[in-house]
Amino acid sequence: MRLFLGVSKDASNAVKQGDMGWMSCKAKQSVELKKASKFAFVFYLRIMPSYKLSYFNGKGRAEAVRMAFAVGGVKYEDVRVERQDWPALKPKMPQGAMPVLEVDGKLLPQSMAILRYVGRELDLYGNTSWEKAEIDCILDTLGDVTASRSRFMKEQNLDQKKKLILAHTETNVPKVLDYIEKTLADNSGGHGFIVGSALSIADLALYSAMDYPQEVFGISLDKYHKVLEHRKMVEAIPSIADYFETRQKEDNLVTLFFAPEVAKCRT
Ligand SMILES: N[C@@H](CCC(=O)N[C@@H](CS)C(=O)NCC(=O)O)C(=O)O
Repeated sequence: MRLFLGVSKDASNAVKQGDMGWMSCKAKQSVELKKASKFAFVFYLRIMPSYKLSYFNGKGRAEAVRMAFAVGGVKYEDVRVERQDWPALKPKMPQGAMPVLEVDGKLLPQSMAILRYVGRELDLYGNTSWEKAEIDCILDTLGDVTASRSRFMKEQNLDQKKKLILAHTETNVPKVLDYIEKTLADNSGGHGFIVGSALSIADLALYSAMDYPQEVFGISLDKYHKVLEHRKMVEAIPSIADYFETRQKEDNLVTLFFAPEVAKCRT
């Protein structure tokens, strides 16, 4: 745990712009801030947990969490586990898999539980019960993409793997993209966030999930105009832009995880 003392000016305006420092997210909820004038300084004092996020050196299931920490201005230990070190570490992880978030010594597995927890902590989880449900809907929809990807990654039979890859690239991902495109259009005409009027973990999960269709499978997002506009908006958020500029370069996903299979199955 760490004690954190800070001062913030015009935090409510920062929230509106999506440039949310950790305190401005939290302070958004506070009566004091709502009452504070535009030019007031807001002092805050908070005990911050110490966070350690363990994952392989890739974006994968951890990147939306890393982005949330960047948005919140939260310091954390970003542990990148090398493949050769994993067998020794695996039994020490609660479910034998990563990511795992350590919060003041307690271990939390499951990427979506981690993202939802961080979203709640940093006030990136919608403003109403309905918005939270919509955020859950987006996370679960994106989870379908991850599940479809996992199915072919785990498949050992090459013919079967090929079928699963085709289902992934030609059916499962486009189906989700169609839904996301429509949802973005329905919410602020596709010129804003995917849920409500504030940045949420659904925006971060969406951004992160859509790196894979492009980077790994070469699925073009060109016809998904709202998705592309949303990506530009997320990238332009100052805290995210800063994070992208400085983030660790990940191992090459294609060679690291599924290159041979994908290469064989795509030709
Ligand atoms: N449902 C879990 C799945 C976790 C998972 O399968 N993680 C993979 C990396 S993306 C892993 O740890 N693989 C190594 C292993 O299972 O030994 C989550 O979302 O966190």
